[in-house]
Amino acid sequence: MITLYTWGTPNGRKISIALEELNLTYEVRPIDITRQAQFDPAFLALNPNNKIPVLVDDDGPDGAPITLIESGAILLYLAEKHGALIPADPRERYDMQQWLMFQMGSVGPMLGQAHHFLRFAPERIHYAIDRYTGETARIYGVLNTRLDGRNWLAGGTYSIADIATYPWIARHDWQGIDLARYPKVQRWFMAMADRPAVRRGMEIPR
Ligand SMILES: N[C@@H](CCC(=O)N[C@@H](CS)C(=O)NCC(=O)O)C(=O)O
Repeated sequence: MITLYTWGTPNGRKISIALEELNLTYEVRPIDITRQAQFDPAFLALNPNNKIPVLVDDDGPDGAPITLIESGAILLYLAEKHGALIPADPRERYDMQQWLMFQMGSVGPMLGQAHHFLRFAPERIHYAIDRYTGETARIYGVLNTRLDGRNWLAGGTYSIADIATYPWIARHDWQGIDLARYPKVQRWFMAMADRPAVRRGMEIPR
């Protein structure tokens, strides 16, 4: 049995999309981070960093249960375990991993700060808004260049790099981004949104 501790946020939805793509059965445990459920001692015992997602797989590498935090590590685990959503060729796999790391190190943190300062901060801090919306626009530019002449972000095939990036781009309106200004990202975004597993994963938790 796989248990996913999650909430309706981009980092949580990366994992539900991957689980749906892999056609796995899993139990969803909603952790309402708007009500501080991530600080419950039972949840902190799973992730001392008080963040979703957390995945528990009763059938870990040695047959014993494994608990994983950090969405990038969880995606790599699922892809490697099931031999899917990850290129088999080493060169293509490294190519994919660098775009997964770009998501983890740049797309998520910068777009997340844009969300925070545009929507949730108790005061409008212009320096922070300019810094993070500027970084966000720059990152969309990088993705647009990368997707020029490519259907998917890396490895010539649909992968966990695409899955990791999509739920962040799905909130482009929160970031003040007009997708039409990034036509290659827009084309990729529409191809992603067409996938039934992506649509199902984006509905988790219900
Ligand atoms: N690097 C982590 C980030 C996870 C993360 O930021 N989760 C957010 C929701 S998207 C969260 O649980 N926030 C609650 C908190 O910070 O207290 C990952 O990719 O798993």
